[in-house]
Amino acid sequence: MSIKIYNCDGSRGVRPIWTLEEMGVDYEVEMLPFPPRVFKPEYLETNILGTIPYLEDGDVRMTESVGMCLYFVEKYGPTDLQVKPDEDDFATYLNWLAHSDATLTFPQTVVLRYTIQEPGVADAAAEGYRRWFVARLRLLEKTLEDREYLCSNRLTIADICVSYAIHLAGSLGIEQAFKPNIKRWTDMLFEREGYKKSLSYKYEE
Ligand SMILES: N[C@@H](CCC(=O)N[C@@H](CS)C(=O)NCC(=O)O)C(=O)O
Repeated sequence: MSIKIYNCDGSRGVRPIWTLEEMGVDYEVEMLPFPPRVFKPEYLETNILGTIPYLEDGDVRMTESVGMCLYFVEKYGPTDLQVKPDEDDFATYLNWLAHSDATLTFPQTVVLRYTIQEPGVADAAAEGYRRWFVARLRLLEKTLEDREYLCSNRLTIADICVSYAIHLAGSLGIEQAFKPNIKRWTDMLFEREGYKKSLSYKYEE
């Protein structure tokens, strides 16, 4: 087996693992304590950033979860999880993939850091970025008014990557994220076996 994903409980590793599960591609997972740079410093020799997820596939090394999903559908497809350049929703698909991190999980990272990792250091930043995140859900909630999936009337990695932000909102206690259309959409997505499997890996000391 050549695909290996380093992951921590509930991290963005959900995205590539869920993608591989939907595609039926074999892989292995190594679970680490969070954050690995503190509890497993030797991991920095594998991934100099210390972040998770981290992908090894032959000579390939990747540090970005959305990039990993794109890599899998392009390299191990064809699959319905990808949207091709000749489809109407191709640009929408690329936009959602970038939106999932640049607009949605970016503010959540600030909330996570200053509520869980370093409470009391920047409470105002945590609260401000929590509100920023909720406001930035406007596009997602509106888009889901009249569609079941984000692109091309089927499950794609856009749904996988964007819905991770809602999963993370749940972990961070940001209940305002569960707006009616978003809730309907994630209730449907989070019933999928691939999502459940991606969360089943747990770090054991
Ligand atoms: N943009 C990267 C972000 C990776 C990232 O920052 N992951 C967080 C957890 S979800 C992490 O590794 N934190 C470790 C730390 O704070 O040291 C991705 O999407 O994979």
